[in-house]
Amino acid sequence: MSKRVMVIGAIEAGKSSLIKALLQKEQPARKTQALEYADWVIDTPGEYSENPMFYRTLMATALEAGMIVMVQDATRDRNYFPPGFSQGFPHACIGVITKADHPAADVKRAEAFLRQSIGGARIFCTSAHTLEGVEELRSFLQAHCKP
Ligand SMILES: Nc1nc2c(ncn2[C@@H]2O[C@H](COP(=O)(O)OP(=O)(O)OP(=O)(O)O)[C@@H](O)[C@H]2O)c(=O)[nH]1
Ligand SMILES: [Mg+2]
Repeated sequence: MSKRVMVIGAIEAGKSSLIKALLQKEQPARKTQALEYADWVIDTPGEYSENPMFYRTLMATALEAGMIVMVQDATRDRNYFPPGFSQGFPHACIGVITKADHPAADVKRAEAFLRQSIGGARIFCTSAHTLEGVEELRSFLQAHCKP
């Protein structure tokens, strides 16, 4: 299947850094201002996940994707996605925990937040800094989506 992967999640959750790690790009991520198409990935601004006004845009953009990656920052003490959010998408969703390397990371808490919104879907634990989990995630996404 040759479909893109759409990455969603709160402001500063680490979406763009994760995408750069997946695509093996060196330069640091800058604030994402609009939908950004990079290779086989669609990056989204965190505002689109935090503000329900943008949910329709996310749903429409999902039609161009074969899979949705829902990102949860391991350092955050709240879930920005509504319960069951993944059910609104027409494609498979997976969860990705970011910033696992951070001293304030709580991976178990992040996993529990993701479970509220993606149910039993697969969850990967990653760091864009140490690259923990990135190769495993890349292989999974390439097998399921990328040409
Ligand atoms: N410790 C640590 N910090 C990270 C990691 N990934 C991202 N960050 C930091 O988190 C901040 C936000 O990263 P971005 O990748 O720009 O986040 P984003 O989700 O794309 O943010 P928006 O574009 O605003 O929605 C930056 O200061 C990054 O350096 C990580 O794996 N570990
Ligand atoms: Mg970004």
